[in-house]
Amino acid sequence: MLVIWGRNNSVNVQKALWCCEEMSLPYRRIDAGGAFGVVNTPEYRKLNPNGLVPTIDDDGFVMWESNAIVRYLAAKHGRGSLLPNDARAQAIADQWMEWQVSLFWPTIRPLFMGLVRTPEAERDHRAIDNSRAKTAEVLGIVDSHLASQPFLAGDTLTIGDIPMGCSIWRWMALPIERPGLANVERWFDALTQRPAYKKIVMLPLS
Ligand SMILES: N[C@@H](CCC(=O)N[C@@H](CS)C(=O)NCC(=O)O)C(=O)O
Repeated sequence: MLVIWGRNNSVNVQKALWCCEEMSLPYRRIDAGGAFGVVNTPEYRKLNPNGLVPTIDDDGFVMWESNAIVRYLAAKHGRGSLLPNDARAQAIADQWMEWQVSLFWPTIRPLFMGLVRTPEAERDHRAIDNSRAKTAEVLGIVDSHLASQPFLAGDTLTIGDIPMGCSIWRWMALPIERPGLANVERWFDALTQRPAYKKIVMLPLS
């Protein structure tokens, strides 16, 4: 059976878990990272030399990097559904996966880490405010894109929605001021209707 290492409150672990749940793919999750430790043991470092989560072991095939894991699992089990058949739809899904990891997450991370993982007395309010403002700004790009289609790579949920879907939950669940972004809100509402998203992503922020 597929094994996934990683604590269930990690944005990157949630990508892999949500992907499995959407495809009804059985897996066993092992807590690792954060308070669970594990990631610095020599055994874990052999699997993932970065000491980060998630890592998967699919019948002896070991890999890491959350977006690559999502692509692998969808290529194996979700062709024509989570992984679009059409080359252009697949490229657009990839585009949003890359955008999440290279631009969106670094933009929202100071806000999330500041408000969720930093004690109030130690918060850098300037960094938090800047991160909130910049995240609101870049979400305008997502909003414009979603004006013409229900999901990021077309009419149905694909791997392109998974990284941003995990991230947008943080934005929506934080106690902050958010600009009205009608298309992002419609897309987010659609995600919240999905049992797999509810089960894996819509957890209290921690
Ligand atoms: N680029 C990597 C980043 C992985 C990463 O930064 N994971 C975080 C959790 S979201 C982590 O392992 N942090 C250390 C820990 O949890 O102990 C990926 O997408 O898989």
